[in-house]
Amino acid sequence: MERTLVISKPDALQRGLVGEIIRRFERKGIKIVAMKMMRFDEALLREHYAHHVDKHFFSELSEFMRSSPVVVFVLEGPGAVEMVRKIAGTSADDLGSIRGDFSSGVPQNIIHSSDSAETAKKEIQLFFQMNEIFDYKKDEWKHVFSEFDE
Ligand code: FUP
Repeated sequence: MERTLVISKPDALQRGLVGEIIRRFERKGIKIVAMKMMRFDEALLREHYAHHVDKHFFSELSEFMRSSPVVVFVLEGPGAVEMVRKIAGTSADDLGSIRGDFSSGVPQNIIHSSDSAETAKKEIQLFFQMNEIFDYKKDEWKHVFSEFDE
């Protein structure tokens, strides 16, 4: 089953939006299989945003991401990567999405989610040990996904 990594960023914690983020995924039927609170250090940040380390905005992004703890999640479901990206939204203009409804730009854009199934695998390994990810049956799924096959 497809999994994806979500980070509820420092602005979400400061603004009391962590529950709202979880609520949006839960009500869509997505399964939470791992969740923890942590604080980024520079090394982890450089690894997570390796493709942005040389960009002009990296120091501002780094300072922001280390400004408060974050909450990281592994979410699971059929097509989870794309579904979570849609719910998270691309930008502050994406009204109806998490970013569209709560953020007004970067770097304070509330949420990170993996951009592909391949990236998700790497990101999940970066943040979680195998024994922190839970395998369980979500009974609701037979009512949520028409082609769900137990
Ligand atoms: P996304 O996958 O939507 O998080 O977007 P990117 O990988 O393009 O960007 C990663 C993070 O870099 C964003 F969450 C915010 C930050 N960023 C800036 O702070 N300034 C920029 O000009 C572009 C991105």
